[in-house]
Amino acid sequence: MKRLSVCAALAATLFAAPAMAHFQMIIPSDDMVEQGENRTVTLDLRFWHPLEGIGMNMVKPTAFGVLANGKKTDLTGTLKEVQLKDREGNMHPGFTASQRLGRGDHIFYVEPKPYWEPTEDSFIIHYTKVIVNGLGVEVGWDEPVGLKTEIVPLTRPYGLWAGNVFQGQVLLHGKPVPGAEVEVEMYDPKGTVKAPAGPMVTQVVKADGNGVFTYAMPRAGWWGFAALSTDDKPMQHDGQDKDVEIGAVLWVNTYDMK
Ligand SMILES: [Cu+2]
Repeated sequence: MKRLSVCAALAATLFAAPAMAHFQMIIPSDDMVEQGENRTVTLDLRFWHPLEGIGMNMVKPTAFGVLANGKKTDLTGTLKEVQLKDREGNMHPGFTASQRLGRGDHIFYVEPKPYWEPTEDSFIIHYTKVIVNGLGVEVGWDEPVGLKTEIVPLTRPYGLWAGNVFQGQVLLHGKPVPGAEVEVEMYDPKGTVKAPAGPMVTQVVKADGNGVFTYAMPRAGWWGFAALSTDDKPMQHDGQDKDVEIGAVLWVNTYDMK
């Protein structure tokens, strides 16, 4: 079980972190498609430890699609499996897809298959979104997709500078989650960040009584926000009921102000 060894190794050699922060990721090749630019955006889907660069294995998701101009389109059939190399040189399956964008905001979302995580004795399902603006028409980014759990942005989720504050509202079954715990981590594909201590890898903020959280992003790059809940229904693993961690994950990009 490679997955077990990867996560167990991280747990043992790094730190007794409160959570080993695996994040479902959807990273687009462009988050603001402007007039005259290539309108075809490639999406990179992976299940990853974003700052540490350690991969996990993704299987074909339950659902992958886009909400744009008030309409949901299923894109599951466009997914192509790829092998992704992580920082330790191990290969992990992930997926890519390409989509030509029109005007307006495009909310790409994925519902992965339940992932059994032995080190946490639970399943994990991270409902994950990323928003790509099409041709300057800034309409739709604040709409919920209607996922079981999701983060709805209060800050426009593109066109952000490093140092900006980001605010979102955590929803579970369409209702705010007071006091939701949100894990925050930067994607560091080149391995440029050195975390001086375990708690530096994954930041933690709590939502207020309306499920609203706030975080200031200190550096340019992609930032992932994961609000974790436990599903009301368990799932069976080897004939036993196990918890299902359902995460609402959102990715936003920030740019250096040069
Ligand atoms: Cu992991």
